[in-house]
Amino acid sequence: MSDPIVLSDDPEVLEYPFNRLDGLITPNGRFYVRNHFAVPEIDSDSWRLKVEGAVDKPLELTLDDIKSMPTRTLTSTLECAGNNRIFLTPPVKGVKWELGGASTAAWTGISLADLLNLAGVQATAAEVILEGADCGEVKEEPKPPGPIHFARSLPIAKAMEKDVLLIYQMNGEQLSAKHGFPLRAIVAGWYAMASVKWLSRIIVSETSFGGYFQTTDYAFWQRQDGHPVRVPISRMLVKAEIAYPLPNQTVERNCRLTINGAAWAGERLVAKVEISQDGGASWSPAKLVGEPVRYAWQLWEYAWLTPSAPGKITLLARATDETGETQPLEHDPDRENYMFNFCLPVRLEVR
Ligand SMILES: Nc1nc2c(c(=O)[nH]1)N[C@H]1C(S)=C(S)[C@@H](COP(=O)(O)O)O[C@H]1N2
Ligand SMILES: [Mo]
Repeated sequence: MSDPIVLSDDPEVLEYPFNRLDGLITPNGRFYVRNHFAVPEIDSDSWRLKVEGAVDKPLELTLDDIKSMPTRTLTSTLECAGNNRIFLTPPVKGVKWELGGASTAAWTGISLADLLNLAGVQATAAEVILEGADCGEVKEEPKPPGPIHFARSLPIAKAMEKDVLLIYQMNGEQLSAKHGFPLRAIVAGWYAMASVKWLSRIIVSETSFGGYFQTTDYAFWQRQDGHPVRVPISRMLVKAEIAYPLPNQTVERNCRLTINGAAWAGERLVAKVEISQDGGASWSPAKLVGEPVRYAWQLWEYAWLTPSAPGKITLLARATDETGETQPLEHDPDRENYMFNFCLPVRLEVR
């Protein structure tokens, strides 16, 4: 398996080889990458972050201005809302992520709330739009007219949470061009399309933003009072992934193996992980490894005695979060080509 796995060259999309999981932190060189357009070339000396819209005092800040503000670090898992798409049958459109459309890093920067307080958010504010410097044309129908910037909004209440960060360091290193240099958002606990890279403009808005990346794309139909309405994808759902053994691997019969992986639940802690060897009819608890870290994936392992008879076997892992929400066996069709959190089958050959 190449390291990382190239899913697309232009724009660059790289998958983290999930079987390399060996700790909480994903090394920067292996962290997955999802770009929609070419990486913008940004000169950090001339770069400015604009804060405008429904604020008392519009701002235009340098990177040094931002670095002089109180710093905050948190460890958080990012997951693309399309992660695991390859497991869906029949196939749906979009990047064919296997297990590695997710990775974990320690992020250092400032709270978005501190910046918004500096600008003075007006009482009429409803949302905060985060705009990236990257720009391009969407190629798939239905497409918006002309080139657009990657942009997403947050409801004002979310934007004011202290754990929504604007970061310039990833795992203690300067943020790289691929991951959003010089400044990106980290919306911990939300699918990663919310964590806008190459930030250039923050607009405090009095209305709800209807941009492409939260209406046509990265949105889903939610049934409200009998009407399906288009809702932007937001919080991450509970999920477990198996890092070892690999799908289609052959294992010896009557052998002691440790199944291991990670599980995450966005803003919530993982309460338990279970393993099934019979398609979900019965489940046995796995062991959670290490201290729980809110927003970061939870490592887990399971001491397995492989079956005594040769043949085919399918392993499933299932996580449950601290509120009791757990994973379904099937994909919810209302979510179409995003938010896959059904239990992923790892089919093995026992020899
Ligand atoms: N400006 C900008 N921000 C972006 C994107 C993008 O294409 N442009 N992709 C989003 C998506 S869909 C994902 S999954 C994450 C990926 O972050 P990473 O490449 O650092 O792993 O960035 C998000 N932020
Ligand atoms: Mo994504």
